[in-house]
Amino acid sequence: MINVIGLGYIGLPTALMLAVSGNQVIGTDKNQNVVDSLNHRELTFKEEGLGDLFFRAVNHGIQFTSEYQKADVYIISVPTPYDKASKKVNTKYIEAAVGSVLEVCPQGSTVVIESTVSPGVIDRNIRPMVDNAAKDIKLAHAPERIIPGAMLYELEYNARTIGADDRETGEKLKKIYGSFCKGEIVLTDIRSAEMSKVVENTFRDINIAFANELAKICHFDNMDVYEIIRIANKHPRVNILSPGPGVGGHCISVDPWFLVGDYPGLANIILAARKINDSMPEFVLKRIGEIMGENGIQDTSRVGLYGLTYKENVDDVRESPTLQLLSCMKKHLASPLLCYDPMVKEKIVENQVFFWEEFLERTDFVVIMVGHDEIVKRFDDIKDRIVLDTRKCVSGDVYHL
Ligand code: SAJ
Repeated sequence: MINVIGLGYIGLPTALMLAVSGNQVIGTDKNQNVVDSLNHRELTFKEEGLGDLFFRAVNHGIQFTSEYQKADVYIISVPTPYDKASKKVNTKYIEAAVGSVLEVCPQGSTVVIESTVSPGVIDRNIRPMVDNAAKDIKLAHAPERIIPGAMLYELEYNARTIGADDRETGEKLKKIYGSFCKGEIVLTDIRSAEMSKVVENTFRDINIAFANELAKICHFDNMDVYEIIRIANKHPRVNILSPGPGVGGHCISVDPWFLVGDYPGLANIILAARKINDSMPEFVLKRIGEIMGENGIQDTSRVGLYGLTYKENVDDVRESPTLQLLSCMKKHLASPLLCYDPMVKEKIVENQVFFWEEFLERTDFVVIMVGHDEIVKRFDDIKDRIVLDTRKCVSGDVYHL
């Protein structure tokens, strides 16, 4: 029996995959609303293919509850926020989950942490709890790697890492993850697994920062950054990512801070990259001002932001560049721009509309912050307006970063 703890963006798909691959699975979440929704057969977030997988898992007998279960293996996928002041990872949710697991788990069971943590955290914060329980618990770290938008494909085909204290635990978990994962499963120690996960996201953050810095340089000196990147990427060993309005999501914009917090003075390029990516919403704001000036627009009330999520075709708004831009406006005491996002059905910001028609009616200048498929399809509706496309997702006579 496997008890998956935390049924969010990672825990739920993982629990479902395990269930349809022949494992007996119970999913536990402390949030009763999440459990109730799942028990009423309603998904709690959108992801390609998740609905189908959910019903297959239900047919395979998966159960959802707010209670921790007696199980052989516990997989913990709870959030790991970071402390904004110290930049260190905050393990309060992992510690709470492990504490509850230790109350119910049988002697000799295995506890796998999937949540991202910085190197050494499991030894420092979790191992003493496990040792205190004196239940001969095997501890492991199997950091998730899946990308929102292609989660189910990546769960199945990505390589993955399992850090464990001994080979036997590693091999046992390799068999369980191998029941659905067709990628290579690499066994290592816990600290290396912790570090490699944070390093992967930091690598991407640094590379996005390079693209963003190029966008600023090219704008300053009147060059087309997309043309430069397109040409440079023809080199066999160059692969520059895409500039954008900033880096959001709960992973790439957060994990590099763990290294900055833990290794001050050593994590220099990492810190610089974070600063560049965090400066992008303000750069977009500057571009909006410039374009308003060029077009003789004085009043921001007819400027609208398209997209509130952190990237295209997902409904996750955590740390999104649009929210960062709005908080930047607030800091300057400016009233918030009009916002619309077809993926966000709840009111999360002040000046938000829920219908495309209303958004169209109220805007002369559209800033595309997120390249949802919807805006690409509906570009004809706005092609006669002023458009700043921060993602280069539409083709037409538009402004870029
Ligand atoms: N972005 C750019 N330019 C790019 C690529 C991305 O501006 O060229 C922006 C996106 O719009 C978004 C942010 O960066 O705001 C992050 O998006 P993403 O698609 O790069 O990554 P995430 O946060 O959705 O998922 C990442 C993935 N990590 C890596 O690719 C190394 C995923 O595999 C991890 O599982 C996930 O973090 C996680 O949970 O750690």
